[in-house]
Amino acid sequence: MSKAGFVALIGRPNVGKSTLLNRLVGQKISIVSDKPQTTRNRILGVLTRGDAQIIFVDTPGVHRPTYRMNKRMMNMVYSALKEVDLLIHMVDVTERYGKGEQYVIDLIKTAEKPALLVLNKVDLISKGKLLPLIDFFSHQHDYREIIPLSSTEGINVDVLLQKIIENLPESEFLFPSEYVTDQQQRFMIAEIIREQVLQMTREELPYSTAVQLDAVDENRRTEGFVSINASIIVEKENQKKIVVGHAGQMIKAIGTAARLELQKLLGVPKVFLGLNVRVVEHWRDREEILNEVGVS
Ligand SMILES: Nc1nc2c(ncn2[C@@H]2O[C@H](COP(=O)(O)OP(=O)(O)OP(=O)(O)O)[C@@H](O)[C@H]2O)c(=O)[nH]1
Ligand SMILES: [Mg+2]
Repeated sequence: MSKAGFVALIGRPNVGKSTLLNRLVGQKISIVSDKPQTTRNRILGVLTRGDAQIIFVDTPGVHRPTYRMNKRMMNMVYSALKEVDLLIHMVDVTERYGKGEQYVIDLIKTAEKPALLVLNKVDLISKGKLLPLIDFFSHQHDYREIIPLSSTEGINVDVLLQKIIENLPESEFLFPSEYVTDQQQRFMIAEIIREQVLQMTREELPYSTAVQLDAVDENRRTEGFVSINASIIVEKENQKKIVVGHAGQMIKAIGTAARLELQKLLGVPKVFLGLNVRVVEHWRDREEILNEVGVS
């Protein structure tokens, strides 16, 4: 009998959930940055290996919601906890344990689902620091397994996969075996542009930026050319100034980097990318804007 099931990646912001998802699926599905709250949606990545099919659910990092956007993000976490067969609680070993992590553990207990603990970023600490951490977490919850791992270096990723498969329910496959993600191409295009904004800006800007696709023109795709127009949405005039940058340098750098990634995603030699920056006050609290920029 084959095995199949939904497996959620749950954890505080920035612990490496999306990095691990991309590594497990072997393809870039979910954007990554060194800023917290990068992921704003529930993102599916499907891995079919032998007679097992794992449907990973990447989720936004668990945080205290302030704006409506953040409430939507946390609702995605809560529904993922309810919907899946297995939880992967992911922790960043370089972060000190605190109330935020305690809250994640409480969520995992309340969900009453089998859970594996992944201690991520072990490439950044010495072995001597790892054992006390394993001991500490083993007293916080009855995890099926505790796996030290590095998502960027690929350490122990195969061990994790093995343990996930062991804990999956017996089932027919739920998706065709070549199926990888449910993400719409339009969403992925906007995300790739947002990823560059996240990587190139700091302070409050990563949190207050969204990307809206205005047009994707594939009429000349056969000639190897796709044209994309998008708006980078910020909340205030001064933020717009930062994103545009001195003499337009910042927006140019964002565009250049995004264009290269988009060419890879779309599989075309040339992408024309027209970017403009638009101020939409309080967009994080406006439902209609949240729907438009795909935080749903
Ligand atoms: N050194 C090291 N860095 C890592 C590892 N895994 C992830 N990172 C880095 O950690 C940062 C956050 O990674 P993400 O995958 O975006 O984290 P996330 O948990 O999805 O974050 P949110 O979407 O904001 O909740 C990025 O800069 C990654 O490159 C790891 O194993 N080792
Ligand atoms: Mg993420």
